[in-house]
Amino acid sequence: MFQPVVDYLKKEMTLRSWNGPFTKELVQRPGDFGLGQLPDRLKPDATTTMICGFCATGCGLNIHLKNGQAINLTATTDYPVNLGMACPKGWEALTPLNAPDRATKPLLRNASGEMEAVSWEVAIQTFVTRMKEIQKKHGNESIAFMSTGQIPFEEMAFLGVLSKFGMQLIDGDANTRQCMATSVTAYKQSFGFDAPPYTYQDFEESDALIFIGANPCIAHPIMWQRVCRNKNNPEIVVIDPRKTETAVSATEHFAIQPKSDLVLLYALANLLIQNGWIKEDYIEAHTTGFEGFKTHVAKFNLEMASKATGIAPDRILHLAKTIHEKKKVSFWWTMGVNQSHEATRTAQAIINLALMTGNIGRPGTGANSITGQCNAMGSRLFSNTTNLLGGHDFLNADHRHKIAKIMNIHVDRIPQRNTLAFDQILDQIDAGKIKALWLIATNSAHSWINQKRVVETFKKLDFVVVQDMYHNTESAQRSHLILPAAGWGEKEGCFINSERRIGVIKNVRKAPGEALADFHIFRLIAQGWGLGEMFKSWTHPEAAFQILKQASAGQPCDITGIEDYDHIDREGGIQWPLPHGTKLESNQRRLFADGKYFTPEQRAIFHYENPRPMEEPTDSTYPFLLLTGRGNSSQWHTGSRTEKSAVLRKLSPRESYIEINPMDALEFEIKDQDWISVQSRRGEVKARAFLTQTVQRGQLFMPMHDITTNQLTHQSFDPYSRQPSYKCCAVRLKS
Ligand SMILES: Nc1nc2c(c(=O)[nH]1)N[C@H]1C(S)=C(S)[C@@H](COP(=O)(O)OP(=O)(O)OC[C@H]3O[C@@H](n4cnc5c(=O)[nH]c(N)nc54)[C@H](O)[C@@H]3O)O[C@H]1N2
Ligand SMILES: Nc1nc2c(c(=O)[nH]1)N[C@H]1C(S)=C(S)[C@@H](COP(=O)(O)OP(=O)(O)OC[C@H]3O[C@@H](n4cnc5c(=O)[nH]c(N)nc54)[C@H](O)[C@@H]3O)O[C@H]1N2
Ligand code: SF4
Ligand SMILES: [Mo]
Repeated sequence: MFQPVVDYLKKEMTLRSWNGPFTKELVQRPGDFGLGQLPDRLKPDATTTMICGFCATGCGLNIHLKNGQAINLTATTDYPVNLGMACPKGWEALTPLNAPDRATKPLLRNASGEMEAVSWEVAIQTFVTRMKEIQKKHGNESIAFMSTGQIPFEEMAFLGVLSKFGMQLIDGDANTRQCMATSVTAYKQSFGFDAPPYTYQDFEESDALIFIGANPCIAHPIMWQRVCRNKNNPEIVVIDPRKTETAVSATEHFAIQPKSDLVLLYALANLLIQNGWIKEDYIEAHTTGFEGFKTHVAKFNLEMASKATGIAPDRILHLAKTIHEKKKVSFWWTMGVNQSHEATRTAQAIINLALMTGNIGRPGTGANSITGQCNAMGSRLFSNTTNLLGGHDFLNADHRHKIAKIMNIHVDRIPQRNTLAFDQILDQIDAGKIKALWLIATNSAHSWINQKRVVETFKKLDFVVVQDMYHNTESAQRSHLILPAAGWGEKEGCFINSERRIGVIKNVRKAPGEALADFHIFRLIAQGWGLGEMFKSWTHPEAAFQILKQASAGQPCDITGIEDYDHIDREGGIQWPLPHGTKLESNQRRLFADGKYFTPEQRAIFHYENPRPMEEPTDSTYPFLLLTGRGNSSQWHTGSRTEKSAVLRKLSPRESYIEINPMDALEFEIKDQDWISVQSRRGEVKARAFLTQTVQRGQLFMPMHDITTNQLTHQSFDPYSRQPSYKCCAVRLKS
């Protein structure tokens, strides 16, 4: 028996027999153990509101309870995000909790290579002894973790503090690297802080909305519903190589050549400057670096942009005119921008357009990155991965001292360098330097770029721990130890949505078997590692929330004015910032109304650079460019959750498919629904041909939900954000 854990379990969990029934005593206990235990304020048969656990829209859902257990849900009508709407994933959110492949007990790989159920005591003992052995032999840099944007930020912070300040690891990245790293880097450099400026009301107030590399009809359906409520008869411009559902619904679609965005955006900037269509007073008062930018873009003329994008010059000019003539122009971008080899500069080229035309800080405007996962923004601010808690900087001594004081630890416990990005972690595994990897709420063996390489790299590890709701994800299958986690609906905590709104999730279902909330898995590990004292005040998520409030003090994301979870609930979510002592004037707040940015000079900075060619262009051997992304609104990423709902399965294709232009199909003698072979330099997969005009000639599209897609992708990265460039690689077809 592993004494520290046994003692802890005895003390903290005496009321629980692991497989025991859901008892009244448990309902009334403080804390959150993934035991279907309602907050005290809730009646067992009440209805309560919580935030959806899929995308970053952050819709409010009414959860209907019977005997303290969620039995059904409906979309919340008075929640300021969704106003009574929800997409299929939201409506089906409870179903994946019942799946038979939930991880219900810790599983440990035995000597014959099979996974065997073990007690939590054995699981934690194994975790601690193996990790400590590796650490002793190979040093602090021999263990890394990969966290997530899909668990409450109190849990992310616990993981970040436990691993980095407690266990003394240095390298822990998050799956937001795959998703938001570009926006983070772009905002930080341009605005001085990772600060998406908008509120969803802007969707309804703009008179022109420009979507770049974003397909909200599929990926953020309720945001799109908000666009549909816009009464200004707005111009809706979609810039996307594919004729997506969003492009079809727009007033203008620019089917540009993939990765030609930067040239287009610089040419637009040049046109606005040449025609005097810029807000000089705003530029003068609130920005820096414009003169250099002006010189830089001078060479990007219409002809050049037309050649690069495949769009006629007069249409580009018309777009510049639209930006000039409309009073409230908002720019929105997502993965078509973030997942590219020159992503950060592309995002900043969008930011530059908003700045130079004064389209920021006013209703209906903004340079607005849409986030992906339910708590991507929480991960960005509080996961202690890519920055120090509360948007602080690991490299800044003052910041380290501030956080050490709040955490009541010696400042030397805080790493003095930034984490390696996940691709660099993989390189270090290949180099034999990193020996153990801990994956929490992410399924990298499916979702990371160039999957075969990931899988090969995992084999080199001495110890892989996967902490997940399900025991059979592609990553779990490659692990030595699986820690069974409670999921959304089975625990408490907060998410931050795309418009910076903090919302609460609640514990409305008992987690199956011995699955525990991640929060309490971290508590067990802390105890087992000998760090019980360090975390004595981290008793339950709301206690952690109070600690994190302090970490935000004085930062642009200051939330010291939020009292507690009840306060968040009463207000219908609260957008950051809300410093102590400030009154919440409105539940639709945007940043930069005063033109003051978070840089030392309080000015936004123009960043720019010459476009570079993509790393793997097409050639005569691999003549097609493969695009990847979301396929439909019923599938979520690697499918671990959405595949568990019969309804969602019915709403999505069941077989691998690849979209191909009918003219290309004709040339290659491919018929609709034929199984064809798709080959890249990394591998070969089979998919059914889906003939459609939505893709241009020479381009193909595969949804990322399919396990095979990332067997084809080519690993290349934006140099500043180190976000993978998922959205283009060269392939060929064989019928
Ligand atoms: N149903 C569903 N919804 C989701 C998710 C899900 O898995 N399923 N995931 C969530 C997450 S984490 C995220 S990050 C978001 C992603 O949301 P989106 O980014 O909107 O979705 P994607 O399909 O990945 O990519 C958007 C578009 O980028 C285009 N694109 C590709 N290359 C280029 C290019 O070079 N230039 C331009 N301008 N466009 C290009 C693609 O054709 C695609 O239509 O969705 C969130 N919502
Ligand atoms: N080709 C291609 N690949 C892509 C993309 C693309 O556009 N094209 N998009 C990328 C993007 S934007 C993203 S965000 C990534 C997403 O990639 P992943 O994060 O790897 O995908 P998910 O399927 O969401 O994995 C989340 C895992 O967490 C588990 N989980 C859910 N809730 C909990 C919880 O509360 N606790 C614990 N411990 N586990 C939980 C789920 O069961 C699941 O296994 O994929 C990236 N991959
Ligand atoms: S739009 Fe996003 S947050 Fe809203 S119900 Fe659908 S998945 Fe959930
Ligand atoms: Mo994402």
